[in-house]
Amino acid sequence: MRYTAAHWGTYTVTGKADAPDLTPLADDPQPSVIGRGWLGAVRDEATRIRRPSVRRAWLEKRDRNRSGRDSFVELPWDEALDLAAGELRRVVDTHGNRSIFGGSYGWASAGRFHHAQSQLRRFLNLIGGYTRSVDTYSHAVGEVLLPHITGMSNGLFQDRMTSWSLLEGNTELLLCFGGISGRTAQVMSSGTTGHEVESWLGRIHQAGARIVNISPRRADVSEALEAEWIAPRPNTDTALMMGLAHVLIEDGLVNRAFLDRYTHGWPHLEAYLTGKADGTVKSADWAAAITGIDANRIRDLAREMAARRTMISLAWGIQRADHGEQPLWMGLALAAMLGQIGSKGGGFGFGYGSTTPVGRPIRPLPWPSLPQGRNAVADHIPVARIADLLLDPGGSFTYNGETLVYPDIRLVYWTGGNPFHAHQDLNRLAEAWTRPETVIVNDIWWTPTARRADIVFPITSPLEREDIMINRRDGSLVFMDKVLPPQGEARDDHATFRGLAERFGVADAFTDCLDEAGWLKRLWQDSAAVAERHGVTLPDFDAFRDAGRFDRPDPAGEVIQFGDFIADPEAFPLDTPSGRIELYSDWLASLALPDCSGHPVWIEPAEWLGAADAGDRLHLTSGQSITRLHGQLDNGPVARATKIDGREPVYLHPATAARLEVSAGDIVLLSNARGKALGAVVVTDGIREDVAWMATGAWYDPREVDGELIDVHGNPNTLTIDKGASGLSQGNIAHTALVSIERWTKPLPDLSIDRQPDLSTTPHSPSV
Ligand SMILES: Nc1nc2c(c(=O)[nH]1)N[C@H]1C(S)=C(S)[C@@H](COP(=O)(O)OP(=O)(O)OC[C@H]3O[C@@H](n4cnc5c(=O)[nH]c(N)nc54)[C@H](O)[C@@H]3O)O[C@H]1N2
Ligand SMILES: Nc1nc2c(c(=O)[nH]1)N[C@H]1C(S)=C(S)[C@@H](COP(=O)(O)OP(=O)(O)OC[C@H]3O[C@@H](n4cnc5c(=O)[nH]c(N)nc54)[C@H](O)[C@@H]3O)O[C@H]1N2
Ligand SMILES: [Mo]
Repeated sequence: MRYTAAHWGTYTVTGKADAPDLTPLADDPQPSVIGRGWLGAVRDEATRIRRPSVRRAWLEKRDRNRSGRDSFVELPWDEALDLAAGELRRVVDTHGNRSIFGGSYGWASAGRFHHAQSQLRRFLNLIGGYTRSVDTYSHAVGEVLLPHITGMSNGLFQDRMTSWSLLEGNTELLLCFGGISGRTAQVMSSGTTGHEVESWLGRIHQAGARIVNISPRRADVSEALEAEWIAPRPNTDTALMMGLAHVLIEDGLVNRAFLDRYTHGWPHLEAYLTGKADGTVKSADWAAAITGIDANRIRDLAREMAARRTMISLAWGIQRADHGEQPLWMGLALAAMLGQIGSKGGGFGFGYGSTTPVGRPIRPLPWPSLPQGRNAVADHIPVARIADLLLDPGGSFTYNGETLVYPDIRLVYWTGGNPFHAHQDLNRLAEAWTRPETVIVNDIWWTPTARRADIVFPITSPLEREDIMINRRDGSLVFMDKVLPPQGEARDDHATFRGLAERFGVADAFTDCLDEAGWLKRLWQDSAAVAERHGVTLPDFDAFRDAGRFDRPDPAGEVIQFGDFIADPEAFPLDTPSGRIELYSDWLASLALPDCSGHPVWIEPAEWLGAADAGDRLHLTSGQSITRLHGQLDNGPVARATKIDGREPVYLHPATAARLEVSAGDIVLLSNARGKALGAVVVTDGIREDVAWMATGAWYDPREVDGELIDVHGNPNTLTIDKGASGLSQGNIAHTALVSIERWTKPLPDLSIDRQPDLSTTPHSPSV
C-alpha cells in the first residue's frame, strides 16, 4: 500500500499515477476535513511558487520597502543560490553570525527528514550559527511557567496528561476552559494516523460525566455532548477561577490536607483570595462583576466541583492572552484546592483537544530527528518578539528571569513558517520587516511572507517527495510516498541548503555524503535502535517501505498526571525548589515583575470588555480554523468554500448584528488603533453578544483604499496586539484585542493574494 501523511492525518494514495487521490485511513475514526483541500492547494497554479524569484527593487537597488505587492524576477536556481550565498557571506563577514536571524518558527510539514527548520539550522550551524528563537506560539506561557511551578517541561507535562481512558467512567464533571473541540483536535504536529478525541469525549459523556464549556463560543464543545455553556468575558478566566476558589474557602470545601502535603505557598494565595493581602475579597460577587457570570452560578458550580470527581481542563488558547500565566497557574491551584490531582478522572489538564495526541493513552517513544549540529551563537529571542527584535537592535527585555539584548539583525532566513500569518499586529511587523538588509524565504506558495522576501526559493510539497512520518505519540510509522512530480522547478529544503552549503565549501558536512534515500535509511536505522532499546523490533527499511506502514505492537500506556508524586511525594518529589506544586514561587516573587507575581493574581488585560474605555467595542477572539492548518491550505478549495465573496467569516451574535445593522453575508470593516480588516458576517447565537470570532489563517492582503490601509482578506492579526503576555514568558497574546465593527459600504476591493505576484524573467533566463 502507498501512503502519505500530513499534520492533519495519514492517507492512502489511490487513483492513477497522473490523477492521484488521497483517501483517509480506513481505521481513522474521524478524518480531518483539512485534508480534503490538500491536493487542490498543492496544484493551485495561481499561488504555487514555480521558480526561484528575486524581488526586482531589491535586485536593482537593494530596496527594503517590502510591501507584499512587489514585482519579482525569476532566476535560474544557480543564480539565485549564488545571490543568497553571497548575501549570507557578506553578512557573516561584515556583521557576524549573530546578525542572521534563523529562528524561522512554523509548522512546516510532517516528515522527519524534510523538516524545513532542521534543514535550515543544520546548514546555518555549519557556517557559524545564527540568532535563534525559543518557545512556540502555541503555549509559550506553559513552556516558561510550568517548569517553575510543576518541575516539568511543557513537553513532559503534555506526555503525562491523565489518559482519556482514565477519564472515562471516572470523571464526573469535566470543566473545559476554552472548550475541547474536534476543530483543533484535527491536528498533531508531525502527523497522526487517527483522530479519536471526539470519540473519547463521547465515551466520557456516555459514562456519566457532565461537561461544562467555559468559552465565549458554544461550538468549542460538540453539541452531541450536551454541555452546559458558560460564556465569561474573554480573558477573565482567572477571576472566575478565583471566585470559585473563594466559595471553596467560604464553604470549608478546601482540601487542606492535600495542600499541606503536596503544595508550597498556599498561605500566600489564601491571603490574596480572602483579601487579607490586598483588601479585595475575591468572592463570587467580585468575580461576577468582572466575568459577567451570575454569582449564584459561580457558587453552585464551586460546590458541584467539590462534590464530584472534577477534571479542570484548559485549552492552550487560554494562555495566548495578556497575563496568560495567571489562568494557567490558577487553574492548577484550583485543582489542588479540590485535592483531586493524582486521581483517575480528577485533577488538572492543559491542552486536551488542543491537538490530537494530548491525553492519548500511549507510551511515547523518543524517535530520532535530523541532527542539527551546534549553534556557535548564543543569542536568542522568545519567538513572539520578532518585531521588537527587528525594530529595536540593542534594546533589552526580560525573559524567564534574565535580561537579554536584541542583536542587530541584517539578514532573515525563514523556512517552513509564515510570520505574516502567525504574528500579532501585522502592520507593525510589516514596518519591522523593512529593517533587515536581506530576507530569504523558502516556501511552497506565494504566502504573504514569501511576497515580502528578497530571494524566494520554490519548495516541493510533501506530496512531491519521500519521507517518513514518525511521531512519539502515535502508534504507527508511515513511509510517505511521492504522489506527484515536483511542481514547476520546486526543490526540497535539503537540496536548497545543499546548494548553499556547496557555495560555502561545506556540502559534504551538510549531506554527510548521503542523498534523500540514504538519509531516510539512516533515520530508519536510528529509529530501529531507539525501538530496540524500548523492546520493539522494527522491520528492515525495504520491508517498511514496501508495506508503507508499521504499527507498533505495544503502543498502549496509561498515565495519571502527577501520579507517582501523589502516591509518594518523598520518593518522587517534583523538580521544583520545594519539591511540590508551587502555588507560590519564591523565585518568581524575587523577580519583582509588574505583570507576574509570586502567586496567581488577577490583573486586567491590556484590552478587555470591562475596561473603562471599552465602549461598545467587541472582544475579538481568533482561534484555529476548522478548514486549514494556520495559513496552510488557505488557498485550497475547502478553505475557499467557507469564505464569502472571498473574505474570511466573522461570527457575530444576532443582537450584535442587529445593533450594527448588518446581516449574514454582509461585508464589515473591523478596526482598532492597530489596523483595519474586512470580514464577512456569519450570524450565530452560539457566541457572546460582545464577542466577535474570526479564524486565523486568511493570507494577509493589505491594500490602500481611499488613503486607509485595509487588509481586504480578513486576517485577525491585523488587529491583535504585539506585546508579551508578561516579562516572564513573553508569550504572544493573540486572544486579547478589542475591535469596532461597521458595515462596509464601499465597492469590495479585489484580493491580490490569490494570484501570482507580478513576475518577469531576465533575458538570459532559460525559463522565458
Ligand atoms: N490571531 C492568532 N494568531 C495566531 C494564533 C491564534 O490562535 N490567533 N495561533 C498561533 C499558533 S498556536 C501558531 S502554532 C502559529 C502558526 O503559525 P505558522 O506555523 O507560521 O503557520 P503555517 O501556516 O503553518 O506556516 C507554515 C508555512 O510553511 C510552509 N511549508 C509547509 N511545508 C513546507 C516545507 O516542507 N518547506 C518549506 N520551506 N515550507 C513549508 C507552508 O506553506 C506555510 O507557509 O500561528 C499563531 N498565530
Ligand atoms: N483545524 C485546526 N486545528 C488546529 C490548528 C489549526 O490551525 N487548524 N492548529 C493547532 C495548533 S498549532 C494549536 S497551538 C492548537 C491550539 O488549540 P487551542 O489553543 O485549544 O485553540 P484556539 O482555537 O486558539 O482556542 C480555543 C478556544 O478558546 C476560546 N477562547 C479564546 N479566548 C478565551 C478566553 O479568554 N477564555 C475562554 N474561556 N475561552 C477563550 C476560543 O473560543 C477558542 O475557540 O490547535 C491546533 N489544532
Ligand atoms: Mo500552535
